Amino acid sequence: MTRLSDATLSALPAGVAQPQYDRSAVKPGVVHFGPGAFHRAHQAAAFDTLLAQDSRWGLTGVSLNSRGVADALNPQGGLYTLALLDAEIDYRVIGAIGRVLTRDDPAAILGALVHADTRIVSSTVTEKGYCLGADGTLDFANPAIAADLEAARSADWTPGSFTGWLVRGLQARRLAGLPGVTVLCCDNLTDNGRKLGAATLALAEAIDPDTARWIADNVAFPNAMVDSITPATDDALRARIAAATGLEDAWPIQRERFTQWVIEDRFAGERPALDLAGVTFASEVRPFEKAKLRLLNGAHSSLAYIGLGRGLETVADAMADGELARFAERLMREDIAPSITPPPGLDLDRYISDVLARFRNPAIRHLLAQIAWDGSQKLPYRLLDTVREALAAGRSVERLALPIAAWLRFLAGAANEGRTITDPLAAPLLARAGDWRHVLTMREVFGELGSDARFTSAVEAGLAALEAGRLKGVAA
Ligand code: CS2
Repeated sequence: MTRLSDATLSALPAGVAQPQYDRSAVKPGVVHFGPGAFHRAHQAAAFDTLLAQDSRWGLTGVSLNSRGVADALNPQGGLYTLALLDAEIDYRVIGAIGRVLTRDDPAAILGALVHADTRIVSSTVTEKGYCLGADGTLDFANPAIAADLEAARSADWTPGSFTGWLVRGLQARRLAGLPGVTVLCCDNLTDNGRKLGAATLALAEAIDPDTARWIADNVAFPNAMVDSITPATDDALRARIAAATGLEDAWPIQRERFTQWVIEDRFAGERPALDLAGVTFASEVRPFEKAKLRLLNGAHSSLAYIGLGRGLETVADAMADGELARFAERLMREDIAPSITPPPGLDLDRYISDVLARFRNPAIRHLLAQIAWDGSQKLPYRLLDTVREALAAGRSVERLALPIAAWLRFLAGAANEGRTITDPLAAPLLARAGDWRHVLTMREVFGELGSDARFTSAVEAGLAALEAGRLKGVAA
């Protein structure tokens, strides 16, 4: 089968959408770290729409951890196919990414960062990629950060971490007399832009205080809320794409049709007209972030750990389990929603109903095992902050503790069977998993909550309920 590329775009059937602009005229305006499935399904699709109006916002991808995306996309000139999964499936070839760089070519990464056309540096490096501690500040003990500090003793250093690359690139821009950039974090962290900004300044301060001052004056770190359910690529998708396009695509992507991106209107220099692509610019993004992270992602992680414990495989399967679906709905409406002050215009009841409907989307096979990755990094933002606020307000945490109990059982099950899990803290978690109380003492995950008796007794009750095959707190 012929491979997807600029030369073969003309062979695409009429029903498959393709770039509505001259790709050879595109200039890269954005350097994006972490061009994985979520970035390609979400932000790159928005830039692809924008490029039809303004050719100065092409994307250069940077993969720091693996060559997979570069090897798949570069021979295709950066092109790939996106399937929008709904009652009807739409196919669209995205052309926003010009090339993908890897750590094997640090000079090219630096060259992209220090290019006059680059005005945005964005990231989807997942929660763990920011090397933050439990308090949300840069963890200087993280091996990647420690290695960068060591490397930065030489002027011509090559960073390993994303934050290291930001400092290195911004330092080089300052020395080259170039303007600052907007650093746009697109990961599911509360207050993501502010946290990344503080982490970058802290690292710069330790490496080169002049650059730290320059960053404070010239670089913006807007907060952003990102949302679109993006199941990992599977063989079914590859087969579907080959049939629909007639071309071979080494790494197609799928997502639900729904997509939302709210960006704080705080740019250093020019703001791309992403509103043309449905993006919202807002003066305050935190209420959107909080609603999305706690309701959607909080419920997702709950369905994942409880559902896996019940032998279920996908989010849709979990929603087809009446007891579990009712539990998730009550958790959202009665336990999570009270911690959220919705932004103007957002009706929380309706938002919850919409999220539940998205989880039920029968066209999507979203594996619970995928959502279960990196629990130690996700749960603090998704559920533990809500637990803290509920305790402070004197509300019950009985239901909120149940998904945490399910995670502890998930860890114990893996440890028992000698399986490993995908989590940067896999080793300490699995070493403690035989005794759940021992896991709760990990301050880097639970902070002070691990020694709060109201929380630990709710977790204990949750473990007993799960053991007995019940979901506590579900109306009969
Ligand atoms: C999911 C998210 O994998 C996960 O942990 O909860 O990727 C979720 O699908 C997205 O945040 C939706 O916007």
